[in-house]
Amino acid sequence: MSSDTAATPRLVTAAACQLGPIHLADTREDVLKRMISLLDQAAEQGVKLAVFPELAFTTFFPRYLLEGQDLDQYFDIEDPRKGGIEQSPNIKPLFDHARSLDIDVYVGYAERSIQSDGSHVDYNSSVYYSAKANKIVGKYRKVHLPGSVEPKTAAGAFQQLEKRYFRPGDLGFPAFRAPGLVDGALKKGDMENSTTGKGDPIIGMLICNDRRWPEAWRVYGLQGMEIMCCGYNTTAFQTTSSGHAVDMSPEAAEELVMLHHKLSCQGNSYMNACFSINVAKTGAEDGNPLVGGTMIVHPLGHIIKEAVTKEDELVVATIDLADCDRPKSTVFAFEKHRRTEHYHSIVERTGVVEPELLASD
Ligand code: CDV
Repeated sequence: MSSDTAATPRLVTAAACQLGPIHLADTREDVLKRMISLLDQAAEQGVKLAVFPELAFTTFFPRYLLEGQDLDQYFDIEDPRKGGIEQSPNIKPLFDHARSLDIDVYVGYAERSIQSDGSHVDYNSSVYYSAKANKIVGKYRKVHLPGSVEPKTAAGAFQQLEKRYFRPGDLGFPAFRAPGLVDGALKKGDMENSTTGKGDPIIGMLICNDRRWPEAWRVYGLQGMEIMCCGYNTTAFQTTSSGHAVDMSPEAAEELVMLHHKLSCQGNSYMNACFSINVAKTGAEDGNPLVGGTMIVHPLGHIIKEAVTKEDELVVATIDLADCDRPKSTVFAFEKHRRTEHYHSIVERTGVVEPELLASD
């Protein structure tokens, strides 16, 4: 890629569709109405890509110990014999509406994946629906599941049971191109010296806790990702290993959570020379506070636009994917500067192995 000539603009108007709290008593129909209302507002502002949060259609249920029907109601069935998740009655109306408005959608949901023998495996998933293709063109299953399998037993402990309810994602980090988002995208077979940074936008997807893991971003970065979409439900406080809130004022705790959220998204956007659209479910769900911080981040690391409420709110920006070109061709030109011969431990080791202790004097 050359940075000598000014790149042709590749403009996309994108919306981070923040959702306020969804309480246990809220119905799926009510939530769908709120999401469709955000899509309508987005269409009025010329939006072509709308990004919704993790587990967008319900309350953040992994904070509860649930079984049987109480748990089943939160899942959407993905049965390949019945046409996939886009046919789920809970989700189809969102995609149908998006298609009528010519808007692409990223959305998170609890996936119950039906296997060929009739059993099921559950994932915390997201899909990318393309209005132009009128189908799902990207799918992701959350890799970094936080929390525990067994509930914390200490009195007053907060639960985070994602490891109980979901299996770790098995699809890796597959970037893909979204058709119809930018004008004049080069297609396969077009004769050009270089097609880098000139095709249809390259999209990556992460879910919540994944955004804190640079390995995940880098695997996408190595596929030339230009827009990262990431929905999340992040508690507005941090917990100790026993599940109790860290001992600090609620204000200080939330400030720290927000700092870590922003460091993760801004740092990794910068280090992979990509835009990121980071979308919260926020506010207090039945008294359980979730942090906000919905924001669209530039490849140079700064926040282009961010939410100002903890309610349903649209954060809209027109981004120019050509802004990825300079960092991708200079400081983060991976092909020129990476030294993979020194990176073995990244894939060979999971936990920390400290250097040997020093001998006593
Ligand atoms: N839903 C999440 O993945 N939440 C985690 C919390 C538990 C740390 C997060 O990274 O925001």
